[in-house]
Amino acid sequence: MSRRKLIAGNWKMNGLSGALGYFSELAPVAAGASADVLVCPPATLIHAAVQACAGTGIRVGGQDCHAQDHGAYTGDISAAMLRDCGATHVILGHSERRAAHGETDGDVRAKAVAALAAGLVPVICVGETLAEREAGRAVEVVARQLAGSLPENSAILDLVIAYEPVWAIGTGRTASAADVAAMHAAIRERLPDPLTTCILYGGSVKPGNARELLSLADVDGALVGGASLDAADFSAIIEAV
Ligand code: G2H
Repeated sequence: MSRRKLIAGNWKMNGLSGALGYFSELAPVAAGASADVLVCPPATLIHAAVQACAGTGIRVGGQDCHAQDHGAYTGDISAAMLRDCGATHVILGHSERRAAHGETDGDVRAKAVAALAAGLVPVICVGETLAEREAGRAVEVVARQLAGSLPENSAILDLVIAYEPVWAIGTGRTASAADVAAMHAAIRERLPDPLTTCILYGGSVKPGNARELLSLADVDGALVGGASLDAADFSAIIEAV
């Protein structure tokens, strides 16, 4: 079964002063692309991004959500709120949130359940640290994160996995094609629905390395951070599919 490719941009905590120009540059590229295109700006820009992307086919997502629908959770945003803004996806369990906010696999699972209930596609991030890789524990760590983060009935759910080795994030260091291929195969064989689940690679994806990474059998797309902030670079990655 063929899986539709997905190229997702994670703007992290960056606003773009030229966001309108960014989306006009991206729109024709997305229209002719062999992949779906998703942009995940900071929460304050989601509504504007949804409006700018209307009619272009570009999807807009959040970078996190709370596990509860509503309540006394100062500073948080629920999955339903993202959906109400027009978001279709939400990134969950990014290593920056696992590290800086102490998010556990259990937290990620609860958020994924909430996202699915709200009608969002969760993009669940997993990935090992350099110390874990050097200790030969990369697959074990990622397998544990998957087992703990995926909703229990995920065989019938629409979700995306993003493999992002922590040591390759924002460092300019990319995992080798062989390492990525091996990990994506290891992830796929542990998924409840291996044939249809989309597995993205993330970690310093750039125009110069996108084609090789995206040509690997079990790589169904990319989660792009820094390079997604530049419309020309992000377009080149989309066109590398
Ligand atoms: C990994 C990735 C996007 P970058 O965090 O999620 O960022 O491409 O900057 O390494």
